[in-house]
Amino acid sequence: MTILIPVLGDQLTHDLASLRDVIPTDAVVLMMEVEQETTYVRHHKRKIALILSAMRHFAEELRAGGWTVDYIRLDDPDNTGSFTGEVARAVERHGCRSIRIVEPGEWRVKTAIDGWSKRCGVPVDVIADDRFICGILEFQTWAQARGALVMEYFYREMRRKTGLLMTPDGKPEGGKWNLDHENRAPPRRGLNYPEPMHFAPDPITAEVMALVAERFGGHFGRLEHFSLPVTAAQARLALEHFVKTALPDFGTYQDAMVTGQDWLYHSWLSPALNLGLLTPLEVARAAAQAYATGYVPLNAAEGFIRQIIGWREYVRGYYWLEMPGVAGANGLEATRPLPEFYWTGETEMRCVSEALRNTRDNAYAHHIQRLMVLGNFAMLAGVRPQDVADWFLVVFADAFEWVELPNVIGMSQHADGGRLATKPYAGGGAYIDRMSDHCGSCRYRVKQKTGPDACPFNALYRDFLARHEQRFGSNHRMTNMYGTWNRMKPEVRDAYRASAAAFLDTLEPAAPGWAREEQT
Ligand code: FAD
Ligand code: DLZ
Repeated sequence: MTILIPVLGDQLTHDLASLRDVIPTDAVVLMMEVEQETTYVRHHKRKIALILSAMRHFAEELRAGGWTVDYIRLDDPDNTGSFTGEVARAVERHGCRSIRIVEPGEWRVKTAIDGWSKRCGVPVDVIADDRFICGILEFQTWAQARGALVMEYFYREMRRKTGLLMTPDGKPEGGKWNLDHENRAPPRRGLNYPEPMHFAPDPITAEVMALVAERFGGHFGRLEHFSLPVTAAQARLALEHFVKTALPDFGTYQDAMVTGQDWLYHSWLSPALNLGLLTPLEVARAAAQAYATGYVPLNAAEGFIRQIIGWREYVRGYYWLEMPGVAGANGLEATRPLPEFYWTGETEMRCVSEALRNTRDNAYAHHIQRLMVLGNFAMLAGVRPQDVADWFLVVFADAFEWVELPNVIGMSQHADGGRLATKPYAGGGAYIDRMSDHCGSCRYRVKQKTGPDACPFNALYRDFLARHEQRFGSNHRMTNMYGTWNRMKPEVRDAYRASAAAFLDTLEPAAPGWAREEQT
């Protein structure tokens, strides 16, 4: 009785629930490189190389562990190009009597799996993905019990559930749940920024890189100097290296931005986490252990653990709670197409061009670059949230819809009507100037409020507040912002709005086809 166990490209975990408690000789593991996944958006070249290389390595490791792995390569002449087509072929080929799969990360794929039983004529057992700390139903129960979704309360539940940074009597370590007020320091001169660990491509990665260069050469981004971890063993080394070199300062400088410094004290572990090479619990435990031994301060360990067991779990719960509707949400009624410079990197705004350079070269930008530069600009400029979401899904190596979409639609574009965040993450040039060294070398003047030489974020920010005064004017978290705006003389307000309009007029819209193949 052969069981077919499809393992998807972001399920590369040896302790995956579908592989657990199965005798390898009773099963065939199916891994599929398929056109539909590589091109449903035109992913960054580095992202495709990462996923295919990690899949090929994982298949080798499974075989070494005694599993029979049926591995379908992208260039296999019989490859049908879709998960469904390949699963149907494999059921037939191996005479499988059932299919067993861990629930997928995306709604789109879940919909496909829902049709497999009928298509293949065998039962399909879809198993919960217990790599996440909070199950989908568990999150739904939590959400139903509350009117509003508040990440902070969810995070406290996860701290209690995991026991991470908890005292034996059930209190948060150090007496406080959240030490964010100790974080958010601006960068200062004299800091040394550690490099994340880089891994030279081995023959498997080199072969995949050649395939990607040939087949996806027209996709966005740089492929050269690929150095991401592609196995669990490498990912563990990267985690150890991060804890040793960067975690001690992670909290303090979490929101800083520095020209030429692509990672600062961030971990760059999200690709490994999202593929399953690392589990969230092992990453969070490594940080807790570093605190327990006195190697890192509490603000670093707590800040980092909050991202993993708080934000990461919270957005995943939100995704499954709010899909499919949230994908089309446009609460701020934004209609502008994505500006072309998001793809070309050609803009004179230094903060934006630095974030875009990092994105093109490394398929990476750190959180504040994503939120307060790239996302903030798009929201202030009134860009269609679905254009923004497509861009974010393409360009980052860690972008999978379950984590990308809530961050874009909910957190950064405030397009979900405030379900994920009670106030929009909007900021003018002053915020970027405070948190970075970019403005000193920018062609625009951050202290100048209006006119052709003023930092565009300044007028766009005021214009955004003005456009949405009805919506946000009574939001108590925005009282100060509107107080300042409303105390301005009418001619000053007019100058801001005219300046914003003049700048927006200069934006070239992106040509169609960058993110998705043009439909004919
Ligand atoms: P670190 O700063 O070292 O943080 C540690 C880990 O915490 C990350 O690896 C990640 O797993 C987790 N984390 C931190 N913040 C978040 C968050 N808001 N949501 C979920 N997990 C979080 N993250 C993705 O993994 N994939 C995405 O496609 C993605 N898209 C984003 C889009 C926007 C508009 C924004 C504002 C954020 C997005 N994030 C996304 C969240 C966050 O920016 C990245 O997880 C982080 O920058 C990854 O780099 P790092 O590993 O160095 O993170
Ligand atoms: C993102 C991606 C890419 C580019 N290619 C593949 C692939 O060829 N085979 C595969 O199994 N997975 C791939 N992935 C990741 C899938 O899109 C991911 O597994 C789903 O989004 C999860 O629902």
